[in-house]
Amino acid sequence: MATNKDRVALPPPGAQKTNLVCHFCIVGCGYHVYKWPESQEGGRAPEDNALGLDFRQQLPPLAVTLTPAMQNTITDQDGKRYNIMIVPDKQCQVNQGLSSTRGGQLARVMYSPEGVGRERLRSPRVYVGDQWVDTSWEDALALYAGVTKKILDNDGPGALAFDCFDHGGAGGGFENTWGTGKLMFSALKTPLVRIHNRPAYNSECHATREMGIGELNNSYADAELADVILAIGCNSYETQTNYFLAHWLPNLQGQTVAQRKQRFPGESVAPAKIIFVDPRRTPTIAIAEQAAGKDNVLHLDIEPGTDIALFNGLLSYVVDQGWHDEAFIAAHTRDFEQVLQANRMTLEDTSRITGVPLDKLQRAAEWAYKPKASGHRPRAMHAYEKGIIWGNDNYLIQSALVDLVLASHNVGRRGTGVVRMGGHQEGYTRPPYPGDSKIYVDQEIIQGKGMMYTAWGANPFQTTLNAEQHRTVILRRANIVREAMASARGGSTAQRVEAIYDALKHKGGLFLVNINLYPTKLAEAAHLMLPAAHPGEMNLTSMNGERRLRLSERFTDPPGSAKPDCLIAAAIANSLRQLYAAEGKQDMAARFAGFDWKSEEDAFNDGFRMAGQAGAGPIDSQGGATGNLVTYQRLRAMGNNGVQLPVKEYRDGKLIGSEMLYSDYQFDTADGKAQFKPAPWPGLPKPVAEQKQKYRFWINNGRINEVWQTLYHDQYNEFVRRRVPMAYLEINPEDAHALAIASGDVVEVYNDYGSSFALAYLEPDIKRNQTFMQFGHFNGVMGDLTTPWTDRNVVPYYKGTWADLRRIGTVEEFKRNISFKTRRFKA
Ligand code: MGD
Ligand code: MGD
Ligand code: F3S
Repeated sequence: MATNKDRVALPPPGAQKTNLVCHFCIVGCGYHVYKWPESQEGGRAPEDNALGLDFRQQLPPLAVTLTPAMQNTITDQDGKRYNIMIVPDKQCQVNQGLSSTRGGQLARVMYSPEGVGRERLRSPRVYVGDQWVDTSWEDALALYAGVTKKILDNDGPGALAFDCFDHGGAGGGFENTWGTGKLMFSALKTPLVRIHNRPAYNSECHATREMGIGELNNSYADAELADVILAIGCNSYETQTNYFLAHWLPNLQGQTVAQRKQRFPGESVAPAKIIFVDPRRTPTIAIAEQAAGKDNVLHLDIEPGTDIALFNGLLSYVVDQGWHDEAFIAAHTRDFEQVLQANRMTLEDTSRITGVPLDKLQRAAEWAYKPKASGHRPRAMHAYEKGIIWGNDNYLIQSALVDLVLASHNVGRRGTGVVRMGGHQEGYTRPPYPGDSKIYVDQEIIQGKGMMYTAWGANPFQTTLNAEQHRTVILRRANIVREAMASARGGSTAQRVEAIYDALKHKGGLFLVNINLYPTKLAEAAHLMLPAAHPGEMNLTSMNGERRLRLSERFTDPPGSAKPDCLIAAAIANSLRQLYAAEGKQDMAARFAGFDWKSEEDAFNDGFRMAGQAGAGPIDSQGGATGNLVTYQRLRAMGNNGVQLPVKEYRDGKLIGSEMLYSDYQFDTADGKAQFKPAPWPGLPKPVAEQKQKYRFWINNGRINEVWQTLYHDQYNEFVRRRVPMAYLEINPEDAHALAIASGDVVEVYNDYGSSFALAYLEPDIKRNQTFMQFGHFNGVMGDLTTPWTDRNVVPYYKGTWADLRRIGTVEEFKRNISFKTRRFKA
């Protein structure tokens, strides 16, 4: 029985059952994995299958979510084949049995020699002559450690660049952030490190943290308790799907009214309203209108990049109406008056800058901040993501937003919160970063600095800003090294290291290592690739957007000799330790000690537990002071519901966590008071404004439902690849007709920074002179058009660039096979 295409094979009663948290988005939906020998199959009677369901008759609606993509046949390293089924967990409070189009394919993306994972790296690979060849771990590590040591000894750690994940889920997890962090920061001590999604080692939330408010401060349950949800720069049906479906929609549809009445006695309660702040009409807005009724949905379709003006106008208006909370401001915050002055903006000016009519602005303020009929302050949850994180001045937008939230006391109360919707799950625990977080690593590389570049679970070729220049320089510098390596034919490791080093030191070369599941576009430049394992192939802990920590259990082997990232980090450190010990340099050898881990659990215990316990982690290490209470065994017992960090205690066999932060109004500042921050409206940054003046179309960009990130799995998944073979670009039909562009045409998108191709997708809901392009695609890199501008903390404005369009022609297959039906659900 190969992978069942004709039917879904049921797990027999004895099938192994383990927990797995979806390793894609922040929401972290709980799943169960069933695994059983390929030759067996469960029966349809409830006692004959492990799901305990009666398949002999029609099941009630949604009794189970089960699709062919939820099963696969995999091969373990002992050569035995197993069926697997990965189905959403109904008992998991996060997703309550729902799956998304991405998580619903977790089984499909697990490695099998003929399936989606067929292109997975199975062993280390090295570039020899003009081709990629497999090699041993011993050879690969000798080369990696040899080049690293040579650079470290002669040029210092600052020449060792890394581009590394810092999150949870696949390509992350507490084990792996700790392993890589310990290698980069306490062993190598390099400051030339960037995070996988931005060009420096910094935060996505500088301002809110400085104001004393961590960005994940409520629970998903708070969305069920809110009077109003403000969705700011997030398209949550497509990007945080089951949070939106399981926790927002029920409140918008009035299903939680009784619960809220009971919880907040005496308060007026009605089905929640929702306010979207997004220049674009998103599919989420279309769905919200259908589900909640148009009267309960307000779309503030601001001009791109004008959020600061919007929040400042609302703040001024709210205070002028007397809707702010003076008692809270006086008791628990600092600098309100100064900030009010700095941010002050009339509603008329706000309307002019944002393009939102005055009455809509007033309505938004009334919905979110005007006391309710019962006299109580509305519970307004402010949720935000990449529309402002990658918006026009990350630091100022977040300051302006949190100023508004503080003035209206929308933090620390149930049903409120000012929270990131999030991208990946979280899983940060690392020793302190040894440098200046303002090093703009991409620019350093472009300027010829750095000698070795390790891309670790990251793909800047498809995702960074100013990507064309970045890629062009790396390809040129990497090629110098490729030539040097080709000329070192027959050489020993030491001779190869010498040849590489000479190219780095004297010819401007860059030695590039890709530690990944797949070769990816980076293989065009890399010299060495090391194969990594992902969740399911290793035990991995991470927490979701409400700080819910779970253990995803290993249920199969990684392909070939692939390893968990923490153990790759350990292998690199141990190789370097041996090299230094052999030279008698004990002080250097000591720096690489402490990596004698046999399993990922050892890395977890060393990082999450010990670092948390000793307080040795960085300030945003999520283990916290009680991290030592958490063990794999205790987490396993907590199942897919896990525990919400920080853990308070371990009692009666259970870990007890924290649902909401700041309910005691002790904010994360020295004196516990939240800090207002000035955020005057700055206008658009110069390089962006220049593009806007020169080019016609705003190239808004971001995610779509069925694609995960750079399509690293998806590009081998026919289901997705057929639908999205090229980055698509939504464009208004009138604009398109004027340029003779039809749906399915390939267009060139170009500006001063680069050019890319995209697939035109005519969509009436896109405004004139605006577009929306899929980011991160291997076939049409949107980042080629993004300016190199960043805010004061080196945080990019990915969403802000302008370009022109030119019709190229038609790829017949795209035109024939792809549906260009609107993605906005119409009533
Ligand atoms: P991913 O596809 O998530 O993109 O940028 P990246 O993080 O570079 O890359 C993950 C890589 O890790 C893939 O190559 C995958 O194969 C590999 N991988 C997966 N699991 C594992 C694992 O367990 N171990 C290892 N070693 N490798 C693994 C995404 C980035 O893009 C992000 S997150 C954001 S938020 C930014 N968004 C953005 C935008 O909105 N617009 C534009 N224009 N650019 C953007 N760039 C950023
Ligand atoms: P994006 O599409 O990046 O997604 O999740 P989101 O932030 O929800 O951008 C959100 C919105 O920002 C867009 O609708 C865009 O129109 C809007 N926007 C653009 N400019 C502005 C502006 O000036 N102001 C405002 N207010 N809004 C603006 C991102 C999240 O998604 C991340 S970070 C990751 S890593 C995950 N990736 C991912 C994925 O790759 N695919 C799917 N399907 N889901 C994902 N979930 C996660
Ligand atoms: Fe996965 Fe749930 Fe997100 S299924 S992709 S974690 S919404």
